[in-house]
Amino acid sequence: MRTVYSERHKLRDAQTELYGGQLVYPFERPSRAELIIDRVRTQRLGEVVAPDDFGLEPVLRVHDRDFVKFLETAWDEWSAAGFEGEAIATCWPARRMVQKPPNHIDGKLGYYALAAETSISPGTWEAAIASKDVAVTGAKFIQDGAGCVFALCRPPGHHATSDLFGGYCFLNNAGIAAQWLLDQGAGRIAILDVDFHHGNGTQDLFYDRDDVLFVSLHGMPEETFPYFLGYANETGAGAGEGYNVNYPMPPNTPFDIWREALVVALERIHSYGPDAVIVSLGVDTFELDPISFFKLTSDDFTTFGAMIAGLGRQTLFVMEGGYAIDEVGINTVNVLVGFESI
Ligand code: SP5
Ligand code: ZN
Repeated sequence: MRTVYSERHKLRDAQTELYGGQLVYPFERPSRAELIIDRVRTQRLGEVVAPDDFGLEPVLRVHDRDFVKFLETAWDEWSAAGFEGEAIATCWPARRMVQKPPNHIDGKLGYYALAAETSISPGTWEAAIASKDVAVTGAKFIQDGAGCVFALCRPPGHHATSDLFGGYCFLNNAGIAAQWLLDQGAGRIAILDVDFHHGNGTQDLFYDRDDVLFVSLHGMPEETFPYFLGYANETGAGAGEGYNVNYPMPPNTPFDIWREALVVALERIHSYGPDAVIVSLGVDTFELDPISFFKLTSDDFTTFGAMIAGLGRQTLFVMEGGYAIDEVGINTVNVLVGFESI
């Protein structure tokens, strides 16, 4: 399988994450992607290619122009305002307040942020742009007939909505790739999100549509981030009714339970009959992940990669989360090797 990878992910190197009331070095860090690409190479998964530049047009098909402009200028506005640390939202348009972006960067951050853990740092925009190019380049290979492609995106994307960043995400790489494939003539795309966290951003992008089926397996929102979306009764709206499927699961869920949900999820995708499948691939379901609570082992990743291959569809893997640094390369490449074993 071919891997698309850009060194420009390193430009996203925030020094602070608000975690447990402290500023810590972020879980979502450059070494994640470096360990994954090292493993791709040592396991000889296939060739590694750099992305093409697709510009902003595919981004603006799913994200609001004002939000994109905000991301592009946020760091400069923040540093021009004289702040010393990284840009962190501290104030939100909460219930019964005015939903309008203010002029001051401190307020704009709250308007466009869904969480405070994700700092904006210099280089964040450039890395986010490279990450979406990795995803769209992967989609281009799918359009050209590849059976499977690995888009090693970083920063991740599935928490980002049309006008919100957070959960370590800025641009929704999987959503951008899905829309791009539709714009090239695909009729139906299925997105299977196996990251530990609910893909609230991707769900929100396509919630009222039937040309993208969104299926997510994740920690139950009562217990984990993003807390405010991801319930099983979120099944889509309007034309999209029935085209959004959530499988929330409790703390300590082991692979045999998780895999039962995957079996049903794959049946739903099979009956949908998509032209291509996009897998939002997070490996934070791993038993040793520092911020998650599922119990998958490294071998389980190989097993479920093979299960996804059983769909027999063209498949674009888009990297999302996974924070157990010692195993992030092993677990990610296990999924891809498992997929190729079928
Ligand atoms: C892409 C992705 O995986 N994003 C995850 C964002 C998670 N952000 C919230 C982190 C809060 C961690 N709290 C965990 C408590 C562990 N005991
Ligand atoms: Zn995650």
